[in-house]
Amino acid sequence: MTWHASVLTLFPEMFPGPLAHSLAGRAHNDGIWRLDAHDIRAVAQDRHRTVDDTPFGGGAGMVMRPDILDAALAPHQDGRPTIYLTPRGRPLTQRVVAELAAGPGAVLLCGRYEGIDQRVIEARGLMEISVGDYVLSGGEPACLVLLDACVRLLPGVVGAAASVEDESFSHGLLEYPHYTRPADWQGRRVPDILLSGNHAAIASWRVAQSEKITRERRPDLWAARASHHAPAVAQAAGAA
Ligand code: 9D3
Repeated sequence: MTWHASVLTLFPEMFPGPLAHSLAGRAHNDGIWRLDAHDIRAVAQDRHRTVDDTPFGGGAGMVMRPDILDAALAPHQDGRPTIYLTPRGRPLTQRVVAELAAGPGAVLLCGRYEGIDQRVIEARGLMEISVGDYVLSGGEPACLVLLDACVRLLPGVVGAAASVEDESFSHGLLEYPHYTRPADWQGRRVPDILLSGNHAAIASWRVAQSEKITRERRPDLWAARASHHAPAVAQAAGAA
């Protein structure tokens, strides 16, 4: 009923962080979701609370130990999907976010150091997810991104407007430009068509703008959309 996120991290103080504010914060207060953050170090037994060791085969950096991570994960894996945030994961997409939001919640493992022992990934059935092709200093900011994207889709968080908007995003076009008053600001005029009152003309102008921006900025999205929307004959010609 309550969407439940359990985060395992060496930096539990980073949570809930920004998720205590705005939309997610209100939804949390309303009991729509809950978050608990757990310090991985709490399961380490030795005097220095060691969680990592040097890599077999040599190389730079440290690797998080499988026995430590197994003990940290086990108490939380209750049927919820378990995600390991890692730069080598599958890219986070709106499809993945929607699937997670439709489930009971998630157990989320944030890495530090060079990575975690491969065997615990297999033994604990971890789903490896990345939030994009750039290097973060750890999994925590990625985890906050994933949770923000999931929480806003939970029933009662944003309402009907958001699902309509998500639908349009999943159709694969970027947004058209927005304008508000004043109609003339520092000599920059709002496009005449938006002041025309011709709603059909405005709608097609906006679609044309969306298409232009998508083609220019995201040829990958544009190609994916064209392949869904083109008529069968054009598809066949394209395939030839
Ligand atoms: C030396 C090789 N590095 C891989 C590019 C190692 C490495 C860099 C940074 C290992 C971990 C990290 C920390 N990043 C994350 O944990 C992370 C991440 C990211 O850096 N980018 C995008 N998504 C994610 S999800 C977790």
